[in-house]
Amino acid sequence: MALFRSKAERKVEEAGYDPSRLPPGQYLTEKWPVLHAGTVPEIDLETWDFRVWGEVEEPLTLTWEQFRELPSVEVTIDIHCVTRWSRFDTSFRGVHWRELAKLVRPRPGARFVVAHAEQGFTANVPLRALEDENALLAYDADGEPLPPEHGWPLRLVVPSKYFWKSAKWLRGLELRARDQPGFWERYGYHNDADYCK
Ligand SMILES: Nc1nc2c(c(=O)[nH]1)N[C@H]1C(S)=C(S)[C@@H](COP(=O)(O)O)O[C@H]1N2
Ligand SMILES: [Mo]
Repeated sequence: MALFRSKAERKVEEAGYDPSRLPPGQYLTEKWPVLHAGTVPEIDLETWDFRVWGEVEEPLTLTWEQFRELPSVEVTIDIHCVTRWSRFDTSFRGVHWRELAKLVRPRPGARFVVAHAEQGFTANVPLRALEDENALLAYDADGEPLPPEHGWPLRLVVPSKYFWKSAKWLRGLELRARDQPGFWERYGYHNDADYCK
């Protein structure tokens, strides 16, 4: 047990949580801040589609209806934004990567993923990060459809990384043999987005 607690850690304790859940330098917020480049896109589910391509045997395009037919799971995770806020226990429902992997069959060389979102936004993650039991392609948050500003109709949720990897308004996943920096990574954010460091 740590001898000294920071002010932020004491607040976490007072709120009834284990202070070890708060990564170094973060503070807890009860609200859910909204953060993105650009504007909230307008989306028409009639024309919306979701694609998986790249290092896969069977590239895939799904309509919204088809996507919603995939088996879904619910996870409850902590969000950590690199701007230092953390939000505990947000529950998300959506589709785990394994369901898509069954359909597209990744090639053996597939090791990285570029998530493609509306308006050209991208975020890169190792494929491993999507295999994480708690990662998912989410359409509900806290029991409701995602609010538009939080990524409706679909966002990535990668709890093992800072939240900038969790692309909102997700439209596709590109599997790659080599890594390729995404939008924030090109602006100088650390490629790994590891909040434990
Ligand atoms: N499409 C898109 N997704 C994005 C971003 C963005 O600019 N565009 N910003 C990321 C960043 S920096 C953060 S912290 C989270 C914020 O998600 P929230 O607004 O739901 O809290 O979204 C991530 N996903
Ligand atoms: Mo962020």
